[in-house]
Amino acid sequence: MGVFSAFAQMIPMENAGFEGEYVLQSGQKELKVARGWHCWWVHGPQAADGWLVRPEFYPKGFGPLWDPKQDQAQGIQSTYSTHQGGVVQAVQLPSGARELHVEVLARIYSRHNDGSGGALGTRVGLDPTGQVQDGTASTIAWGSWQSQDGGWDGREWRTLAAHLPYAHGGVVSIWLESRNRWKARDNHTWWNQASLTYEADSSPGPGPGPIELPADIEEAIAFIRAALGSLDTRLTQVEARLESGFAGVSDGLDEVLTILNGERRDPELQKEIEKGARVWDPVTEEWITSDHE
Ligand SMILES: [Ca+2]
Repeated sequence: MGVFSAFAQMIPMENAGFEGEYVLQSGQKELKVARGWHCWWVHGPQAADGWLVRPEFYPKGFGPLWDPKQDQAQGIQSTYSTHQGGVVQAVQLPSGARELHVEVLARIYSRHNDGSGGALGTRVGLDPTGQVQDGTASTIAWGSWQSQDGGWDGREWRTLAAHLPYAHGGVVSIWLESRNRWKARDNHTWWNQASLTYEADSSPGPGPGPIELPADIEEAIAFIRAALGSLDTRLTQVEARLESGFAGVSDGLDEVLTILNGERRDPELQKEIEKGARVWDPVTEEWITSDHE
């Protein structure tokens, strides 16, 4: 896992706080969704018996008693039935963004008449394809569940988090999911204060701004060595490519540019794959896992 404090930068998203007027999706009063977000759910096949019914979406005020609307959250709920659904938003990434990290605050409430719960849980995920159609897609990298099963009564806010290594530019979609296994009387999940950050490329090199050397001479030398080292890796890749020959001149030049721009699968990414991590390859646009278990 990366360290997010040192280089973490915020990526702007729309209505990260779930505030303002809620929008009726498809004109339906049961589907009140925070502006900037879209609702999704899985329907049936046994919806008539209360399994996987379309949930309701609504704003929930968590502000002070005299003005709950000072802090709103996106709510989703089902009654005497189960649901699987949530909200989603696609976000444009800055180029050079890597090591995406999303966090969202969540609370839940699930009770049946006998005092038991509906085994309600919630999680957040990131989809590097940026799609917003399918909440069950295998391309979504989900974070872990926070749920009643894990002993959470839902009264305090908990942080949902998900991590996506090596997304470069393009669009990513943020998926929020709520799910309960039993048809309890009340099943509510509330989401608040989303944030999406990325770890910028930390290797020193030509960047948009002027490079400043550390004042300490030893540190300055180490800094320059590190910069030359990262350049050296890229030059080795270019040389290897030149030696193996190109299929066509323009294809080859494109590839050299890609390597020089650092968008090629880099040694660090390769290391993650060899360790068994499931990582997103921005060049081929697919998930890669190592062949050997
Ligand atoms: Ca809020």
